[in-house]
Amino acid sequence: MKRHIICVLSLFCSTFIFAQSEESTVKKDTTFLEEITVIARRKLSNYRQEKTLSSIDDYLEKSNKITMIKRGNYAWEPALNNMNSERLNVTIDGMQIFGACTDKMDPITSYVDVSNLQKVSVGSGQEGAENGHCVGGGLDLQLPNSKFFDSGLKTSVDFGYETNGNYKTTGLDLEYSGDKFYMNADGIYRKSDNYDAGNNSEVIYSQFEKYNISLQTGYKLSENHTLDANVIYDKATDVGYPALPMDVSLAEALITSVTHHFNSDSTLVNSLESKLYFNTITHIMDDSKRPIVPIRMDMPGWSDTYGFYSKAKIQKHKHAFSLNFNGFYNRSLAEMTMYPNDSNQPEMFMYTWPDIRTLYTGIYAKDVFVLNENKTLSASVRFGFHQNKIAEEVGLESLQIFYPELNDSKNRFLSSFSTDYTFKKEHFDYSFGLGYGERAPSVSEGYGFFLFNSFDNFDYIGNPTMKNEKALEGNVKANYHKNKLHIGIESSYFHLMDYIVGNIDNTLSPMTIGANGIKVYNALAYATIFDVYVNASYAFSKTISVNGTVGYNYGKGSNNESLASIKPFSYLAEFNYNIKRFNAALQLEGNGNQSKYSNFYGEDETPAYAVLNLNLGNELYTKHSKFLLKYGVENILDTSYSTYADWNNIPRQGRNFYLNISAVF
Ligand SMILES: [Cu+2]
Repeated sequence: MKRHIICVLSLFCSTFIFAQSEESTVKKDTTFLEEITVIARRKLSNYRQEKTLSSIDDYLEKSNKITMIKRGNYAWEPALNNMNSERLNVTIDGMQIFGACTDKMDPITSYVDVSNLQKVSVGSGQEGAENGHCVGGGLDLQLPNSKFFDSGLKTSVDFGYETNGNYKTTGLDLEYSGDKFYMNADGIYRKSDNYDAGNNSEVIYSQFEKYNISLQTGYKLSENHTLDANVIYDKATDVGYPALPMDVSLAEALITSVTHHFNSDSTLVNSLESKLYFNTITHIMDDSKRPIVPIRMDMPGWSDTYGFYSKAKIQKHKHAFSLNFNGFYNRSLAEMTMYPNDSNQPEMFMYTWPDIRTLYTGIYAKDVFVLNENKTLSASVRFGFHQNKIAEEVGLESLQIFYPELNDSKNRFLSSFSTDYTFKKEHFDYSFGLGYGERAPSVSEGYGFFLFNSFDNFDYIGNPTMKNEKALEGNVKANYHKNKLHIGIESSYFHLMDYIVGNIDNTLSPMTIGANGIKVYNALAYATIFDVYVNASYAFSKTISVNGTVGYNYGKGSNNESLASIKPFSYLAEFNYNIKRFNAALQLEGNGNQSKYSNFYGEDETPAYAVLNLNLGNELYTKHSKFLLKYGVENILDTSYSTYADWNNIPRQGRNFYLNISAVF
């Protein structure tokens, strides 16, 4: 690892030598998915992008459909359509990568930074099945495209400071772009102390520190063929989790890939993109900073993934076909060692993830058929083979206590279908879609061994005998725009079968001292989830505009209990002022009272809240450089609040003044 860092740093330095020239533009491509264009982090005009140096988590939270579940101030877990990470397929540029924490302290979004990415594609429901199986949707964190711009050397630096938590960010980016070769090296460092909630009350164990370096390079082999390589190294240390009984002393990821591109207009296959990749994650939990714990524990975890994909695009008459053949092999291992306070007692060791090997291979195909100028019909399928194997003999024997018939391996076949119809006219458009998807239980749901969940205070045991979870889904979208007015509505409905939840088993006693009991993963016959969002915007002039969104969500299981983590009524209203090289936005954001909370799954009622934010931005140009200034106040009124997505009701940030400066030379 050390050698790797030195290598990247020396490349950083060597790119300094190249001469500088004018900047290039960030290219955007279009896909069929709903998108959040994230990155281009030094652009002033990005919609609702307050800070140029926002974390990925901050960016994702700005999207209507995505909620970030918080266990602290770092490594938030994305949820889409009221479904969290097990039900989603989250990838980095089509690459599968799995966190190494049994307590979900490290969603994979925590292992990348804005500097690594160009954009995030969000696919709701089966729209998200391009890279893998899911029931709730897919997020693909996309790496930048090849940069054969012939623009020479470009340097940019970033500084950020936020008063709340004394949060500092520094970034450096070097890019050399020729017509046959390019290289981009980027580093970003973030450090925050404990933040303050409203009324200056400090939230202890909310600090973090992390850095991320990435290197992307490419070579044009010929007119039609290019080769790209990408390496990301991300390391977080001293990360506090105020909602959990433990912190993290190390969360480290190395993410590597080599990609070959073929592009041609004159062949049947217009583009073929093939990638080989490898990533490895190390996650070390730490309770040494907590003064009082019932028992000291060591809980390290590891996750390694090897994979490939090959994506083809074919444009023929009125059809746009895309194909994706992919596969991966993952190894997930986690251990727990308990050290009793009485040193005469023996230590206790167990595998919480008993070296689970997951092998997947599958194929995805999609056709977009343009019926006429106004109408488009699309259909997609994915089929895959999924295998889990328990490689650790001791782990297998431990699980056989609960499942005496258990074999060391389990095969599953997964399928996904979706179809979508879109109609577009000058002033309005609408679309509706239907989908069906399946997913295999996650490693924790299938094979987890006494995993403590601090949300409901139960120890969880996996269940390898569960069926695949399945979802039938319907969605509608409609937009109307005339002159300066825009109105949109978007809604989806999911009927989930064999919906995986934890069931209390009174015959077992917990391992964790103070836990309420044991839950074994099992499935409800079905569950339903519904959401609807309405948004509107109006531009009074080129300078002044307003927009607003309201949302309603609902979720219930076949046991007649409300599901957990269902978003209450939510709203957002924004007033924007834009002139050349300056913009301002005043924002009101809030949730209604969480009246349909789920007592059954350990939730309590979260009261309504509203916060007010002010964001300002300036753009300055000199002859050879460009400066971007972003500044503002978040939670102006210093409101004390937490949302339904905050574990154990940990309060959110109080008033925060921030300043981000970016310079491009
Ligand atoms: Cu952890």
